Order: sequence, then structure tokens, then C-alpha cells
Amino acid sequence: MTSRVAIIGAGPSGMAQLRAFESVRNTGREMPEIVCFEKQADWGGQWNFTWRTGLDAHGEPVHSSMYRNLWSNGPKEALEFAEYTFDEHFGRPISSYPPRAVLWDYINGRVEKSDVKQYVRFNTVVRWVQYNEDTQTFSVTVHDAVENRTETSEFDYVVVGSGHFSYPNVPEFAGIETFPGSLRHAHDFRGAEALADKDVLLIGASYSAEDIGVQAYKMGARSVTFSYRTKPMGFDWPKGMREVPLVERFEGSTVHFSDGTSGDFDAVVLCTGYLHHYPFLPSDLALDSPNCLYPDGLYRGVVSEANEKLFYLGAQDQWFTFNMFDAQAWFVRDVILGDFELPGPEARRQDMDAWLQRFRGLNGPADEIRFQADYIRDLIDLTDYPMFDLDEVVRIFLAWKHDKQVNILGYRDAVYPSVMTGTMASVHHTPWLSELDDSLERYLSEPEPDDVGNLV
Ligand code: FAD
Ligand code: NA0
Repeated sequence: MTSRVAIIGAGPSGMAQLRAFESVRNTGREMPEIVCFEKQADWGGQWNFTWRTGLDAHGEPVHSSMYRNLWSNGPKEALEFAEYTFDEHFGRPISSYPPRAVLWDYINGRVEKSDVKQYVRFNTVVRWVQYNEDTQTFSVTVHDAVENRTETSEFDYVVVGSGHFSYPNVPEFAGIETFPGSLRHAHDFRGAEALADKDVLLIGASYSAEDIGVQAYKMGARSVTFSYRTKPMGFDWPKGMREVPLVERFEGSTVHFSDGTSGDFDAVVLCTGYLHHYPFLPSDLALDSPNCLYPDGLYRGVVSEANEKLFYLGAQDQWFTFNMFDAQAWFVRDVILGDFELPGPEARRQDMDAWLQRFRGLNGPADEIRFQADYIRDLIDLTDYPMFDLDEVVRIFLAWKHDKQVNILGYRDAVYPSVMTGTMASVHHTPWLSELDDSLERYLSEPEPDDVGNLV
């Protein structure tokens, strides 16, 4: 009998899984029946921007944490698909740090071409997944928000691709309830325009803090202050931006820091990260991990230790993204098709322990990037996904880190060659700091200089 596979989420990970199966279907092999449940009206996951915050039109938690002004924070050459290149999609070189809409267009283009949308049930949220020992199947209960219908069906395999940057980690700070200004978590941040002329405080010292901070600066914030818990980001900040240690307490709009200093603020954004949260899974199947490069309990980073027919994609913290999801999806496909025979539980545990040991010994970003590159290489070696020069991607990541140290406001103007095609990225027509239009149309246009030389 044909087996059935449920994919939860049609973000970049779920889309990679659909594409992985499709690449084998094209060879004429018999395929399992695949159903991908996506709670949003379209695919793209985080890259599917919404103006909404809190609950969506159907009363479900809003998924995407992206904001209008978001441009890729890493070079696109590091995330390029090995089997669908930027050259193939855009037909000409583009810059190395495109805005959100351009990357959405790229991931959409690959799957549109593969005709896999037919397997996705949009506006359908997965509510509960239960494993039945007697039938060795999963009962998957979903709610179709358009039809307002709840139904349960049986699947042999479940692939979780629901992401882990959607449920905000919201710590408490003494007196925070007295803050009268704008206060939100990065998950609910939708654009930096309203921060013009404001004194802005960002709590956290990672990507969200860094990027929302530079967006605020770009949009004319009066001052930008970052408050760190463990260590400062340490960039060469321009005048008006500074880093201070952790918030000790709020007193109205005055915030006191642990070094005894204080400041008055109009807006606070909690850039304090996200929780792995899987409300549709019982606790024995739900991954329980901090945001890290090697969550424990996932053989080869994808096969659940709790149940070998349950898989997670993209559960790691991410230096690599789209091409890592591909490597994972191709491997999961081969496990499901029986092309890769899983070793027994003990051997899987030993393999995880070996990776965990290396993970725990990592020392800084360069080490972490190489670790994730090796992890991906290990997966691709087992599948027919096209191998690419992962060492070259590591070099690009290290150049990116260097560029950020040199100029945190200008690193997005740098360009890199494609690892897949060798094509050199083009320099964007407008420097990132002065480009206020984030649309695909503007990005792909060729603006002319006006009377005073500005590109319009
Ligand atoms: P997601 O993109 O989160 O997609 C998960 C999907 O699952 C969503 O479509 C969601 O609606 C669906 N879903 C969730 N729960 C259910 C349910 N119960 N039922 C049905 N469907 C469900 N990466 C980069 O490479 N470059 C960047 O510049 C970059 N910027 C980022 C900026 C922000 C603010 C954030 C939060 C992340 C960023 N990332 C970036 C990382 C991002 O996580 C990945 O690029 C990618 O989106 C992860 O794909 P995913 O499919 O694993 O998860
Ligand atoms: P993220 O920055 O949202 O990126 C997610 C941060 O929160 C760490 O600095 C941590 O400090 C801090 N923190 C946690 N609890 C805290 C507390 N109680 N008090 C003070 N600080 C606290 O989250 P993390 O997990 O990286 O950092 C949490 C993802 O979103 C990333 O993958 C990133 O790639 C993506 N992203 C991309 C972009 C762009 O592309 C923009 C934003 C986010 P500590 O002490 O643990 O270090 C443009």
C-alpha cells in the first residue's frame, strides 16, 4: 500500500521537502502520497511578510517575524540552492544582499517550476499529532480555516518544518510595566519608520538586535542603544549607537543598566530570541532545545530519537539556510523511500554523541560555520543532492563577518561570486544605507540619475 507523508509547514524547509520528493517522482519511481499543511494563505514561511501581529485573520498566532525593511543579513551566495541557481531564476547577476521580496521570489520560483503546489493545503493548521503504537501510524488532526472544518487522517511519516523563530522568548525586567512608550518583541516588529527621531533601546545582542538597530539608524532614530546580557556585539558603531550591559530595571521611560548608567527611551524592542515550540505535538515527540547548532535528539540533525518516523527540518540555529534545508530534505526523502537504511537506536545515539561532543567544543563563529558546513557535507554525501564547494561558502561567510567588522552600515554593499555558477554578483544601483524602497520592482529596476545625481 502507498505510504503517506505529512509535511507540517510550507516555509523554505517544507518547500525543500516537496522539491526533494518531486525530483525523484520525475524519474518515474512510485512515490508516497504527500500532503503539506500550511497555516498561512501562501508559502515561504518567514519570507511571507504580513503586516499583522498577534493573531492572524483566523485567530491563529501570526507566524512571520520579518519586517518591511528586511534585507538578507547574510550573502545570498551562502544560501543558494545547488540545483536552482540565482542565474537560472533572475537571468542576470543581482547583488549579494537582496531584500526579502527578492528572496521570496527566488524560493517561490523553484517550486512553482516544479509544480508541487498541488500537494499543499493552505490555510490549514495542524492542531495535533498522535502516534498510534498499534497501527504504527500518526493521526494528524488539522483545521481548515476556510472551510471551518476539523479533520483527522492517518500518516506513516511526519516531517516537521514549522520553523523555530516564531514563538518569542519574552523575559521579565523589573518595572517594565511602567514603561509608557512603544514596547514590543522583535517578532512583532514590522518596520523602522516610526523610530525616526526616537531614542530606541534594543535588548539582546544577536541578529535581531543588530539588524533592527541599524534599520532604526537608517530611518533616522535619534539614538540607538543595545543592551547585552553576555557580551556586546562589538561592532564599530557610528555616533548615536552604543552598547551597554543588561537592563537592571525600568522606572517609567528611564531604564537603569547593570553598570550604574541609565537613559530615557521612547521605544524598546525585546530582541531576546525565540522558543522551540511545537503546540501540535505531545511532549514525548516535541523537540525540546535551546536555539543551537546541534539540538540533541535528532539523528543526522533530522530523525527524531523519540520516533524514527518523525523528522524535523531546519531545527538548528542557522548560519546556512536554504541549501542546508535541501540537504536535510533530500536525506529525509531517502530514509522514507528506504534508500537509506537507518542504523539501530544505539548506533544513532553514538553518532549524535560524536557530533554533540564536537559541538560542545566549538570556539567562536569560524568554528561554528565549519561545523555546520561539515554537517551539510555529511548529509549530501549520502544523497544525490549536487555537492557544492562548502569550503568556498565558509570563506564567503568569513569575508562577510570581516565586512561587518569593518562597516556594519555598509557591509550589504559588498559582492561575492556564486559558489554554484561562478557568476560575480552585481553592485546594487543604490547603496543599502540610502535605499528606502525595499520592493522587488525597485530592486530589479535600472534607475536613472535626476538633476542632482540621485537615482530615481
Ligand atoms: P519558517 O520559515 O518559519 O516556515 C515555517 C512554516 O510552517 C510557516 O509557513 C508556518 O506558517 C508553518 N507552520 C507553523 N506551524 C504550523 C502548523 N501548526 N500548521 C501548519 N503550518 C504551520 N535566513 C537567511 O538565510 N537569511 C536571512 O536574511 C534571514 N533573515 C531572517 C530574519 C528573521 C526576522 C527571522 C526570524 C529569520 C530569518 N532567517 C534568515 C532564518 C529563517 O528562519 C530561514 O531563512 C527560513 O525561513 C526557515 O525556514 P523554515 O521553513 O524552517 O521555517
Ligand atoms: P535573534 O537575534 O532573534 O535571531 C533569530 C538574543 O537574545 C541573544 O543575544 C541572547 O543573549 C538574548 N537574550 C535571551 N534572553 C535574554 C534575557 N533574558 N535578557 C537579555 N538578553 C537575552 O535570536 P538569537 O537566538 O540569535 O539571539 C537571542 C534568527 O533570526 C537568526 O537565525 C537570524 O539569522 C534571524 N534574523 C535575521 C535577520 C536578517 O536577516 C534579522 C533578524 C533576525 P545571550 O546572553 O544568550 O547571548 C536581517
